[in-house]
This record gives sequence, structure tokens and C-alpha cells, in this order.
Amino acid sequence: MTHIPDDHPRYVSLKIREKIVEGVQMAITSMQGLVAQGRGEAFDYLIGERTIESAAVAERVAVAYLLIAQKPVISVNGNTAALVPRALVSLADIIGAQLEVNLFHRSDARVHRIIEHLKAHGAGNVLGLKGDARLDLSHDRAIVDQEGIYAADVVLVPLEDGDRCKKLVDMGKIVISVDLNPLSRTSLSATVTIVDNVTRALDNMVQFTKEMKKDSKEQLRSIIDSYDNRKILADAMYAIQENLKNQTEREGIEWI
Ligand code: PTJ
Repeated sequence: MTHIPDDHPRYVSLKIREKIVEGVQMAITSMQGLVAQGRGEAFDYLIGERTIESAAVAERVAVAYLLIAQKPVISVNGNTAALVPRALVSLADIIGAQLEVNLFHRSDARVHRIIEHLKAHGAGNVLGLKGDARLDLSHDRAIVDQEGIYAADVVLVPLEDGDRCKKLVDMGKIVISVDLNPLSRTSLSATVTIVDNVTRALDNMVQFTKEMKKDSKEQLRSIIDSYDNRKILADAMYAIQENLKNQTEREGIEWI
């Protein structure tokens, strides 16, 4: 592991990168996961590497959905397992949600390793190895557990594929995505789109859950009812534009 001095101007981003590399070394994260992280980093740079206001709104709505759900499930892949294992376990615990490992580049060995990794971070039962149900998709993300994602009413899918996200929505589920690209197919098709780094989003959601857990069903419902996901997407794009404009002006370059 490369030592990153804490006065490095890109300290946080580089530390996150190290976690993904560690994930690959532990054979939890796929090699492709490195590329996906790179794409995420680029979008994070564009939004200013912070939780934008509209993302915080989406995170609260996501928590409201998870708290009123009958069968909430948190889908875990190789990237999120490496980046936020503790936050995934904490969120599942306080929500009362199931964790299910679901991989695009699937092998039973990797599912098993991720389950063990989550258990080492405090998880109890983790689904994903049975794979006794199938979504109507031609790749391995189709393989799910009957008692988990297949039966879920609300699914949190950080770093998801667009077609599975759409499929889950078409099945009538509430789908919450975390994806730094506001124009990805996932972001465009989710019920609630969180345009934030999964490392910030999950911590925020744990915090919001602690605050909102005491709210009544009616209060949670009203948070959901006033939510407009198209507006959240527009806000994310506006935030990118404003951030670029401000940076450009700071550097004395004329914004056209
Ligand atoms: O572990 P597996 O086999 O299930 O594979 C996981 C990856 C992520 C490799 C797989 O799902 C994949 O290829 O994903 P994509 O299609 O590259 O999509 C990843 C999306 O997540 C992209 O839109 C990225 O911008 C975004 N992203 C990457 N890193 C982060 C992120 N969003 C939030 N936080 C991040 N840290």
C-alpha cells in the first residue's frame, strides 16, 4: 500500500483509490472495478468532491423509503464491499435490511469472499450464494436470492448496471441508486438517484437513519411524496456546470 501523506492536496481521493486497490489484492473487487472507480473519480471531480445539496435530499428520501419498506435489501458488489464495508453493515443493521452480494463479474468464490469480508466487518447473515432466482437479464447480475432481491420491495443498488436497475423498477420495486454519473442509465432509471460518492453517501445515510428512525410513517411518507427525482438529476447537472464555471473563472479562463 502506498503511503499517502495527510497533507497531500488529493489525500481523500487517493486514500479511496488505495481501498479499491486493496480490494483487488484481496480478490474482492474485480479488475474492472478499478476502471469503474476511475470513471467515478472523474465525475466526483466534476461535482466538486462533496455531497451536493440535491444528493443530501435524495439520501434522506432513500432512508425514508428504506425505513417504511417491508423487505429492504442492500445489494453489494466488489467495489462497495472494498470501499464501505462497515457503513453497509451499519446501515443494514439500523434499517433492519438484508445484505445480498450480487456481482456483474460473478464467481461463487468471489461472492463467498465478499460475504466473509462483510462478516469480518460485523455482518450477520449475508445473502447471495444461493442464487435460487433469476431476473430476466442475459448476464450474471440476473442471479439473485429468492428471499432477498427477488422478493424485496425496496432495493439499494450502489454502482449498478443500467439494465438491471431498469429491470428491478419494471418489477415494481423501489430502486435507490448511488452513482456519480447523473446521466448513466442507472441514474436515469432509478426511483431515487443519489449522485454522490458511495463513501460519502453511505455515511450520510447511516447518520440520517439515526435521525429519522423516530419519525412516524406519515412523516416519512410526506418526505417521499414531496420528492421529484427528475429535479434531483437536473440539480446534479446544474451543480457540475456551476462547479466548472467557478473553477474556470478562478483560473482566470473566460467561461464561454
Ligand atoms: O463487483 P462486480 O463484478 O459486480 O462489478 C462492479 C462494477 C462496478 C465493476 C460493475 O458494476 C461495473 O462495471 O459498473 P459500471 O457499469 O462501470 O458502472 C459504475 C458506475 O458507478 C459508473 O457510472 C461510475 O461513475 C460510478 N461510480 C464508480 N465509482 C463510484 C461511482 N459512484 C459512486 N461512488 C463511487 N465511488
